[in-house]
Amino acid sequence: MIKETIIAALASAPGRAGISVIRLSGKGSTEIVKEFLTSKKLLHGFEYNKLYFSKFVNEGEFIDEVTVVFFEEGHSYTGEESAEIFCHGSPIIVKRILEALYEVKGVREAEPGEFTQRRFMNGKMDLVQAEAVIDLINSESDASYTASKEQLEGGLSEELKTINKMLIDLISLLEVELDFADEDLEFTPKQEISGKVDNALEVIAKFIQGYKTGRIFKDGIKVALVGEVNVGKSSLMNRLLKSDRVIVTDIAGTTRDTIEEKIEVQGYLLRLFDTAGIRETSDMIESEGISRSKKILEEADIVLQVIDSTNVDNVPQIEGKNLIKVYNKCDLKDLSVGEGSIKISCKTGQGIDELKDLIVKSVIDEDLTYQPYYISNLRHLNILKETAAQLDQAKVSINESQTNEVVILDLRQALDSLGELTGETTSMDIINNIFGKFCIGK
Ligand SMILES: Nc1nc2c(ncn2[C@@H]2O[C@H](COP(=O)(O)OP(=O)(O)OP(=O)(O)O)[C@@H](O)[C@H]2O)c(=O)[nH]1
Ligand SMILES: [Mg+2]
Repeated sequence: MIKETIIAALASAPGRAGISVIRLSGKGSTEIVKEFLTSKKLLHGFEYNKLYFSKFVNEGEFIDEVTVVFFEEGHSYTGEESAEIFCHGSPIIVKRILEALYEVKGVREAEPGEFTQRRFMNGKMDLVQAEAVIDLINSESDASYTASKEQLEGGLSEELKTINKMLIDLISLLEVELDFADEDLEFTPKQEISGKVDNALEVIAKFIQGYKTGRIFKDGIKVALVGEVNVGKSSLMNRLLKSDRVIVTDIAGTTRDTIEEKIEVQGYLLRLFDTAGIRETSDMIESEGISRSKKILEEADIVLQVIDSTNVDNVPQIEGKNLIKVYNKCDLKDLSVGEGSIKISCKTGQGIDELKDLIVKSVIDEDLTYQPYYISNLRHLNILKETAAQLDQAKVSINESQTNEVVILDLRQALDSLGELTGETTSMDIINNIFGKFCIGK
């Protein structure tokens, strides 16, 4: 008798491959899969975590030769009884097997992220770890892989537990005093309580400040290639990409749209944006391109201002940005350039590798290693800001000499918002939304 729904889906990438993996989870998965298998070994009982080779047969029709493994409740990815079927990596075979499974009463197609959602619901990981699973799958550089792997391993969760404990200890202290309020007890001085709130705030501030670095680990460094027309922005883009990705001509105003491409340098993802050269123009398309250039300029982590070495008069000033002045066409004119500038030639390739290193160095300290407080998720940042605001409120209450009840209430609110991070107090809507961004089968 099956009590809970069994979910099934293709867990490997869709399309042709050496093998494909179909995953089932829910009580009764083993019995359901076994019904389709002909292996004699499986007739006389079976063992979990053991690979079985068998034919997969549906209503007398042989579908494929497969290997199958069964996982015991409590010892699987989801925490539920589960099975994985490895078949030949053909979309037709996958479709046939899944159709056969979905025909069985109590089995349905898994929603995106539902396997991981069940893992979370069964307490095998918290919400920030579950979020790390999708980041891990989506990671495009060594840096983002490191960040999501550490988050999945529980680095961030551990740090959050520390803040959690700080708040719980403080609440307990205030509650004890509440219980003995009628007795003539020595109460903890106001400054000491306030100091403890400050300690928690300090830890949270470290996280909030770490967001900028965390984003660089996860999303990479946004690099804008800007400058006047014909200075060689697109040529530089192509050099960095090592391909003729963008059109290059000697006509001023060749690039009219913003073009994004990615490369990896020293393990970090560089997100390169080639932009339309900035000049006065009456061309409607070009001026739209120029306003896009200006937007990219604002959002960039670092700006490469490309300058034509043969024409350095009236180079526009770009203010308030992490900026590298890139003197291009040094094959035509070899200028001597100062600190924060570099000379290159897109024609000969001179200076390109140095430029790549300089970009990374300008954004990240050389000996930077990943820390769990380098958060990279906007949801996490907002929750921590909210928690900090509630702790600030607790400090106001302490300073106003409010009763312990009032301070406890403020601290409990801070604790509740912190719980939204790890999933303890997160609403179902938000949880569904998080897992909805996963792929099917994860
Ligand atoms: N000699 C020499 N020519 C270069 C170099 N880099 C680019 N060029 C030439 O300069 C011209 C303009 O190059 P682009 O890369 O299209 O310049 P851009 O800045 O993207 O120009 P717009 O898209 O019009 O804003 C082309 O004819 C390139 O071949 C270089 O390092 N040396
Ligand atoms: Mg261009």
